[in-house]
Amino acid sequence: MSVLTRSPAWLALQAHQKKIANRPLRALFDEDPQRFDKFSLQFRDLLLDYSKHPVEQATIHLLLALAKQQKLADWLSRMANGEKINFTENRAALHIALRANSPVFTDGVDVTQEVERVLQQIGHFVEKVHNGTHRGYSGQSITDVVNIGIGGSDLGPVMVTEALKPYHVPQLRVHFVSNIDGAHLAGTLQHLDPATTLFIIASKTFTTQETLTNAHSARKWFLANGGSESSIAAHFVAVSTNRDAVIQFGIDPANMFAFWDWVGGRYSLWSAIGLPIALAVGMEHFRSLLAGAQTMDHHFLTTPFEQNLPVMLGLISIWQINFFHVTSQAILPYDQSMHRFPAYLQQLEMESNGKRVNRNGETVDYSTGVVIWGESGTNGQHAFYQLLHQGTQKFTADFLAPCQCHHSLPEHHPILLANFLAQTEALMRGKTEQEVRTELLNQHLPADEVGRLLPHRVFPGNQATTSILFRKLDPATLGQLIALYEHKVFVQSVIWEINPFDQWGVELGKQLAGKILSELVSDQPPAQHDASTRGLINFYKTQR
Ligand code: G6Q
Repeated sequence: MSVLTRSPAWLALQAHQKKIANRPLRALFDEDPQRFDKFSLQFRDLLLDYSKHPVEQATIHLLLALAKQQKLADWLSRMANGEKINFTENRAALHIALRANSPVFTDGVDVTQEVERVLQQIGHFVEKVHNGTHRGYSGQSITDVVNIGIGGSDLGPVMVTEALKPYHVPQLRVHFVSNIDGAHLAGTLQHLDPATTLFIIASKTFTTQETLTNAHSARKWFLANGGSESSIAAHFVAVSTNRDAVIQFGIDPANMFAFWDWVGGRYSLWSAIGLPIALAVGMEHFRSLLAGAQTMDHHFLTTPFEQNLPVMLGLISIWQINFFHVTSQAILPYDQSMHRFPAYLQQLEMESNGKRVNRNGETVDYSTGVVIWGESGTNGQHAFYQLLHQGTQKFTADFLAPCQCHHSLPEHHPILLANFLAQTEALMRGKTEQEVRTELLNQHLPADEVGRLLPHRVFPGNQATTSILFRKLDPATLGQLIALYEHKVFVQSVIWEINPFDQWGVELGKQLAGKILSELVSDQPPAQHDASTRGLINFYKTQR
């Protein structure tokens, strides 16, 4: 057994779980009318309700004791002070510096000055594209931006650009190409005019196979359809930490937007990786996004833990994952513009906390990051919610929704919210045998028919969910929401004693594909592989 699972705080939570597990959520609500007030928190326009989890006051005390035992406060300071807490890559994890309003140091240097310099560079560029002083080779204004990047250099910008659609400038369309499947790039380019298209090649390392291949293909398309080598500067910009590779690709370093190795890919949308966001919504809204995140950072770093939204969100998830043995978490935004939020959180959480050894390199004997999945409401209700209501899997779910909408059909909004509330209530309460029996008898069904239908119509309930409501999905609130989840993931990692900031599993994928590619394109029989991989390679070669 690990030190953590033998620790006093852990054992106390285990013992407490045995007691509370026998008390259904609906009983906890019936017993205490103040439950919502006790187990919900508000920060600015954002409400976090965790009262539909099996918690009571004692649970919170024990979870806070676990946080104390795991030195959570020290780890918050270590992150904020620029210590190299991503020790397997010898790097700080300073995404908070990207939206800070006071100096942040690592290696004795205040990095916020460089951050501000690049923000100014982004601001000037965005202005020139928007006001038409940055023009394409034919003298026309830019109408389309194509961001070529993958993983952290794609998911954050796509999610935010989609979520902030109501704030888009009218004169520009922003597209995202990530997949190496040629269909993605070809499908995007077929509607575009090279004379009015700007490409952003977004890659922290500038070595990623998918991004570089797509970037080279985009350049070929540009040159074959009217562009020239001399006009590449007006149509290709790069976002990277690797200046030499950018120059080697043929992009003028004057058209490069820098960021730094202390920004992890999945934490980078606040950096120059957010350039497509700034182009889509304008610099003022991009700055509001950063400012929103900054308020959440301040809240996280200064608020007592029992009032601290990211801390409580993280601790409640620990309670569910490690003590109720939940293995998956659904992210269910009731807001169509947040439809990429589940995919974004999937990377944030699963790449950060999908680790099996602790900081000392010892294999852990407790669950770390769970499977994150989801879909926007109400679509999911007509698909997978069946399993949530009556299936056998252990899960939790986060429901998110704005109180106000942006669109021109406001009469839809209460219907959307009614579904959110009805689902969370039904998941918590379920429907007992007695309730179903009464319902069926009221329909005047014969007794044997009631008996036959009864087990199929019972809902066990007692399914815990978290509700997050906010006034409106504006840039600042979105910034707060994203930062809330970033910090929640950090809280989990501290409890689990793992490094959330490396991603060796992703790096492995990058190496492996390169090796097999040469065998796929050669006429020689495949080299050393297992029989399955050899068979698959041979099948591909006969069918291509
Ligand atoms: C994110 C990961 C990974 C990364 C991509 C793209 O945290 O490191 O998703 O963002 O592999 O990497 P590049 O930006 O270097 O192309």
